[in-house]
Amino acid sequence: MTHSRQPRRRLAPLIFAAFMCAATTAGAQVAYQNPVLPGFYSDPSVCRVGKDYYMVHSSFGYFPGVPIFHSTNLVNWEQIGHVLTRPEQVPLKKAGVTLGIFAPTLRCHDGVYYMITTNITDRGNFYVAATDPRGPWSDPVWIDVPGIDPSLFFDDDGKVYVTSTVNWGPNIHEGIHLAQIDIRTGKLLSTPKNVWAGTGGRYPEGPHLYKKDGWYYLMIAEGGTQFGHKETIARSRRIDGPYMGDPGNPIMTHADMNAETSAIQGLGHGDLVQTQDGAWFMLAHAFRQHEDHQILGRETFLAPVRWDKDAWPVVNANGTVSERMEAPALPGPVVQQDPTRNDDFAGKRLGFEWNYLHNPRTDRYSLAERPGYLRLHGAGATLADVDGVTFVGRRQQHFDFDAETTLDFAPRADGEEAGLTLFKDDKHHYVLSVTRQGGQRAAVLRVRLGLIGSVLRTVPLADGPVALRAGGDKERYTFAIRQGSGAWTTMGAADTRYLSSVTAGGFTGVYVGLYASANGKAGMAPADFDAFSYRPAR
Ligand code: 6LW
Repeated sequence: MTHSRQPRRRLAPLIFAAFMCAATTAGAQVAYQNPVLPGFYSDPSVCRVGKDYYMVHSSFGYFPGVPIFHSTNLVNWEQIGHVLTRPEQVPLKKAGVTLGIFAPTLRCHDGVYYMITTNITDRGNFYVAATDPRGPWSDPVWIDVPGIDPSLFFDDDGKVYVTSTVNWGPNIHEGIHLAQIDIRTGKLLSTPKNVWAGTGGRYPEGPHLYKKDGWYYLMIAEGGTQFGHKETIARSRRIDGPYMGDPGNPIMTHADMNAETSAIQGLGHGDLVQTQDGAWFMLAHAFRQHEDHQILGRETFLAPVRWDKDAWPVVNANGTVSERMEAPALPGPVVQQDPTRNDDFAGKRLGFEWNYLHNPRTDRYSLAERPGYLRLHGAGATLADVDGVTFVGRRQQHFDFDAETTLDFAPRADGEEAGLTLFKDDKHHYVLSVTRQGGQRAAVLRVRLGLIGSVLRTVPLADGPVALRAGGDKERYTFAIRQGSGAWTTMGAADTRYLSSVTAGGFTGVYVGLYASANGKAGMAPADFDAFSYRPAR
């Protein structure tokens, strides 16, 4: 099963006003809502062609890799596909959830789109190219530059450069390397040169080069992608340096803000884009914390940028962002959006919001075997395995949400299970499953938190489909089941905080997933999911 070019989904009525962005003007300012892309969409990189903006994000161990979005106003982003759609482009066999594909850069040059990134658990740095951002994208061109976070820069003399980052272990402060490459072959035309180590913050990374008014600007992230994250910039008249830092660095950070001043933390890893009208914007990631925890992952925020009299960029006047934003202008009118998704699984393909874990065995997923249902064939692997589980999921994008599915599943043997999971990684997840125990079909709510595994509730089930529901707010997730037209039975609740990166580690956010597992056996009865809905609850 592949992903559709057009998401097959119905938009529910526009009833979630709290999540709508409305274009309102206050004086000459245009208002919009941050994050412009909620949920785990980290390491944003953006390019513009005419009036069209495209943006990509890291995808780690999820497949397909590197989601790509389109916008005409920088606020409303619609996913148009993925860049890495073929397993040959993105081998993820050795990747845990949080390894695999790290920060990508997207650049558009002379009618060609380039996406460059690192497969941290394969051969390292590579780029792919396409003439249509909807694909198909080429096979990888591997490049021999050190480290992670590669970026491309097309100079106006026709030369092409790649910057990358070395910043781990004893080399934590080494910083940004620059090399000239032959963009047709990926061969290096110069030896990578260490051009800037940043301002002294740990983990200088995420470099991007820009040229403006005769200056080469090298913008990077520093401070690590947690609470100390920041964006800094340096410039030089020569591309290979020396680079001199902006005396006003960092140009953007929330490192000195606490929960009372902003829930938005970890702001950094930005990319700049100039609009067709000449205005500048930064897209960057940050997370929204609740009591020191973040469950939605690093989300994409937008901020206006102006250049000061000394030709340094100023982000949103004071280097911070907020949820309610104002910008002097946006490149296009903002429209109302409803993030609710209803999927009746009647299409031929899943919408772009769905991801597999690692490289999926496609014969284990079918929309055709039982029309109107998503059929999952479970195998031996479980959600606690690093590879091979039958799983398909979408990002939790809102603190307050409800997700629901109806499962038609008659396990043939004890241990076969299928259901709904709130999934951070193989060691941290909550599961509402239908299974069989001692010959009896049952619904089970269980939690897995590192070495702790616990069943919270078991409820015997009659024959027939079962509706499974998971909902959340900032504090806790709640789970319920329903058979037939009866009342919902509450299965229990679990704290959100244990699925946060602060507790569980890792770069990804929480997924709402559908899965099936035979728990060590090769095969099991098919698990047929009748429909799935995800809606913000406020
Ligand atoms: C990204 C790098 C980083 O490549 O996290 O903490 C990586 N630093 O910039 C994954 O987002």
